[in-house]
Amino acid sequence: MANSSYDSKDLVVLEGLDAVRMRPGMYIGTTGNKGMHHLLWEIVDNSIDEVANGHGNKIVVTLHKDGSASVSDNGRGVPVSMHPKLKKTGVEVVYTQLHAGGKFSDHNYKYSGGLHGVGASVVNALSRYLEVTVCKDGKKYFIKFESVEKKGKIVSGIVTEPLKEIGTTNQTGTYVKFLPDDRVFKDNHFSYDTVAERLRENAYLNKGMNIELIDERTNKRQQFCYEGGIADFVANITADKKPLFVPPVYIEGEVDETLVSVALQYTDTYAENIFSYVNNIPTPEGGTHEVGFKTALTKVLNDFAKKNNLVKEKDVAFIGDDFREGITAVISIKMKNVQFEGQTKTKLGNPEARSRVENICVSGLTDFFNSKKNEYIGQIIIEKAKGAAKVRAAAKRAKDLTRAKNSIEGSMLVGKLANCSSRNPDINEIFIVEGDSAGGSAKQGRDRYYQAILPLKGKPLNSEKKRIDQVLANDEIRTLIGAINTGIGEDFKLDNLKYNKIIILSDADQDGAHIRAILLTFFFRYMRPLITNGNIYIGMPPLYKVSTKAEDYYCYTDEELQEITSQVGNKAYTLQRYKGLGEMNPEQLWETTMDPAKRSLVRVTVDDAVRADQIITTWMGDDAKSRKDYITANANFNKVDNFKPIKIKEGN
Ligand code: 1YM
Repeated sequence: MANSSYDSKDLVVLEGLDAVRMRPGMYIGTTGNKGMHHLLWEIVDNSIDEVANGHGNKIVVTLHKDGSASVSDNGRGVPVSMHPKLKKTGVEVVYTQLHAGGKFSDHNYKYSGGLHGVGASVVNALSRYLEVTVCKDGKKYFIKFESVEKKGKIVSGIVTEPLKEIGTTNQTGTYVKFLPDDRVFKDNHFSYDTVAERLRENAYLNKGMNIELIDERTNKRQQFCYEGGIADFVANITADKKPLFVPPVYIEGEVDETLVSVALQYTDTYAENIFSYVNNIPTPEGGTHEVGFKTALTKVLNDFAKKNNLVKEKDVAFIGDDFREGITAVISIKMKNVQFEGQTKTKLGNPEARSRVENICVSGLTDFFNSKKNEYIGQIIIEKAKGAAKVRAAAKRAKDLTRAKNSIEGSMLVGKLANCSSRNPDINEIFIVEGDSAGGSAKQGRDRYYQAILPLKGKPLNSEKKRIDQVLANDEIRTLIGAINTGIGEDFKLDNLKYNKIIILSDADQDGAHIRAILLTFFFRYMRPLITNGNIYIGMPPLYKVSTKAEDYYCYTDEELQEITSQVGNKAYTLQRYKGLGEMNPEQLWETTMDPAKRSLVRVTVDDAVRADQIITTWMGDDAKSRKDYITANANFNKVDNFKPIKIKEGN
């Protein structure tokens, strides 16, 4: 710990305040409302630095009725002794000299923002007034700065009440109150929510630090204090998701004057959520500390999987990404001489941070997973990573397949597809038909000039553990990708689409609804423009046939059936209920479902696909109860209405 007692002669002095007044944007980014909040962060950061370095434990931020804000801490108190060369007190130097401070000569504070804390003096320069009360060495001191008009010119940050003793005290600490200058900040209202969010984040990042926010304008107040630090942060971020274990993994360590702490959790989602910080400053562009963490995570989990024989010959080899599917992690490091890079200067550049973070994470995570009581957590993560690896491999195979020249014609899969003879995508349609027998009828009944048929075997999609990787492992789906010809994912090109209408034809039962949901989810995840562009349809086969001597009537809903049976009245009729598409002969299928003049199609919207995704999740997730609830609630699977579709009637 840097225990060197501070002396005013340590201050490094650089520049005066008029520079700030001339070009405020250079110092605080903007003179908008955000810039004004920046003033408050400057003062708060000084308190946080002080407390984070072990001096004091409590910070209070108050938003006052007159538009001013104040911050207090119970640290050591800003120095008040005389600076020998400048002939000014320490506190005066801190608030009137740009870049002044022991911090900037870097031997007092161990960890400091570097960019932030560029100066309490900037705050002074842009305020109507700024008052400082310091409690130190048994005494209470006060100093006031103001901006004043001299010969029509505004001079800011002038001492109007020189530093004086105003009493005695047995406490230590600093209290700063300032009023942002309304001539600089047009929108000068402090937002409670913005301040609260910032303070909460800081409380998470500084385990056990007690930060209070008081709004005297509304009498609202909140205390932020998290004994779990960033582990509580991660738990909070994942609160609305399903964590795969609790509590989050937490590790910390220190090496070469760099403090590293990491908390992580996995949920049943697929995205990677990593939030990193350096000296409490967010680094959304990442940087060397994130790289170090990722390298360590990959290494430790790979070792864990090997050591515990969790990978088999047949398994796809892991890459780093696989271990980060569904992860939520917070990385917080504290170090000296921080260098920021990147587009928005929010990327950590220090090369030494990488190895330090990596070392601490490798040893911390290894210890964690090697402990018998945490072994099951390692197993859960490896299971998750296996799923990710499989999906990745399947997606790559599908991509490679579609990338391959002569994609479909040349492939051996072509046999499954009965293509149409027209080469005009504007009129061409492809029917994806559930089952070989319905597929057979559709092939015979279709107009082969513009209608292509791809029969799907129901079962492969219906196997036990259903995820999108199995959808891609399915031959017919790969044939479909080849036939549609747009490619998938990032490679998708709508211009290459070979069929203007892609029509899903499945049975009016549970399996049919399931297959439909799988296909919609597939289109949604891998070929979304087809949905937004309106190319995906659901075909509507009839549910009943009512036959009288004179005529056959097809009914697509129970309501229609009632209507027809009451119309035919007391005439004798036979009622046939279609259980599946396969029960229809080719003519019937054409007449009822495929002929554009008579059929009804349902155009699929993004909402439908999202719904399908939820259905899949419910069905395929491990939550047996919600699966059962869903099936009970939606027992009538012949209803495409599950997807709230827009029904379109074609023909003339
Ligand atoms: C409400 C704002 O500024 N607290 C604060 C600031 C300082 C110290 C303590 C401090 C720092 C050091 C030594 C040191 C600052 N001192 C300086 C400077 N709260 C608030 N509390 N003793 C006290 O850095 O070694 C700048 S900030 F420049 F004087 F060292």
